[in-house]
Amino acid sequence: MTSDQAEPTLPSSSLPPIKRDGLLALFRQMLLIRRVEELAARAYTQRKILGFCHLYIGQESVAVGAAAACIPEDHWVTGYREHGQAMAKGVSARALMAELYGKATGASHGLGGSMHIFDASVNFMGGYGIVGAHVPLAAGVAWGLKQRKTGGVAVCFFGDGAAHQGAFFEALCLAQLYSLPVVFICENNYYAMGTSIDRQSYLTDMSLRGRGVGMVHEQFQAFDVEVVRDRVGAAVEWARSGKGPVILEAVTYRFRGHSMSDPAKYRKEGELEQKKLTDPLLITEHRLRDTFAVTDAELEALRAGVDAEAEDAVQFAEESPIPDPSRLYDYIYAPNGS
Ligand SMILES: Cc1ncc(C[n+]2csc(CCOP(=O)(O)OP(=O)(O)O)c2C)c(N)n1
Ligand SMILES: [Mg+2]
Repeated sequence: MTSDQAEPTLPSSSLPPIKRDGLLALFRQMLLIRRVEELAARAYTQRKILGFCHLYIGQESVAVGAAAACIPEDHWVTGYREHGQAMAKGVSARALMAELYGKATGASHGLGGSMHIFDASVNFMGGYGIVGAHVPLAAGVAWGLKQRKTGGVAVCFFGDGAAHQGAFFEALCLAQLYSLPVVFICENNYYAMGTSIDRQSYLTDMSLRGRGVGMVHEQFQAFDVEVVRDRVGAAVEWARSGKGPVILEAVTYRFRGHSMSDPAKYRKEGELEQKKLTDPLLITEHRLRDTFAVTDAELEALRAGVDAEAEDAVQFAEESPIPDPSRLYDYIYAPNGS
C-alpha cells in the first residue's frame, strides 16, 4: 500500500437482522455469564477460589455479540479476563466454574485456573496472563487456519493496555503482510489496571493502531449486543473472504475492579453510575420489551433458569474432585515423539 491509496473501510455485515428468539438467546447468554461471575466473586471471597480472578461484568455484550457473528470453525484467542469469552464460545458454566475452583472437571482439567481457560473442542484457544503476549499467537493460529483451508478465522481479544505492547505491533505487521484471516478486537474498557485510557495513551481509539500497517480498522460502541454482532460479523466476513485482517475497537466498560483485590478507587465520581445506564443487559432487555413485546413473565422464567444453571455450576464445582497429583506436569511439555 502506498500513501496515495485510500484507506479501506469495513462495509456493513450481510447478517440478517436478529429475530425475537435469537435476541432472547443472546440475552440469556449474557445474563448467564454475569450470574456465573457473581457467584464466582462470592466463592472467591469465601476463599473457595484462589489465585487471580478478573471479572468481565459489564463487557458481556462483546463476547456474546462476537460469538453470534462467528462460526464454530473460528478460533478464539484472548487474555486473562476471559470467562465470558470462554462461555460465549461454548465452554459450559460447569466447566468454567470447576476450572475456577481448580477441579479436575474444569475446562483445563483444573490445571489452569481463571486466567487459563482452554477448550480445543470448541476452538477456544485460551486464556493467557501476559498482557499482549497472546496477540502473536492469534496471528499464528490464523496462519494455520489459512494453510489448512478450514474456512475458519482467528479472533483475538485484548485490552486497551495490551495495545501498547511491542508483540502486539509485530503481530499486526505480519498479519497484514501475509493477509492472515484474523480479527483483532480491542476491548477498550477505559482502564488498564488503575490507569485510565487518557492517562495511558495520547491515542484513545486503539483501532487506529491498524493504520500504520494498512489494516482495515473501526471503532464502535459495544454496549448493544446487536451492534457487536453486526460489526464483528462484517469483520469476520472480510477476513474469511481472503481480504486480510481487521482491527476493531469495541468501546465497553468494566463495572468491577481490575481483579478481585482492586477496590477501583481511581474512577471519577459518578462515572460508574453513568456507565451503568448503558449496561448491556439493560439495553437488550429494553429492546426485547419494546421491539419484541417480551413480557415480565417470560423474563422472570428466563432469569430463574439462568439462576438455576449458575447455582448448579457452583454445586458441580464444589462436588468435583481435585486433579490427581500425578497429573501435575501434564500439558507442560509435549509428549515424547509428538
Ligand atoms: C507484560 C505484562 N505486563 C504487566 C502485566 C500486569 N498487568 C496485568 S493486567 C494489566 C492491565 C492490562 O489492561 P488491559 O489490556 O486494558 O486489559 P483489561 O484488564 O482492562 O481487560 C497489567 C499491566 C502483565 N500481566 N503482563
Ligand atoms: Mg482495559
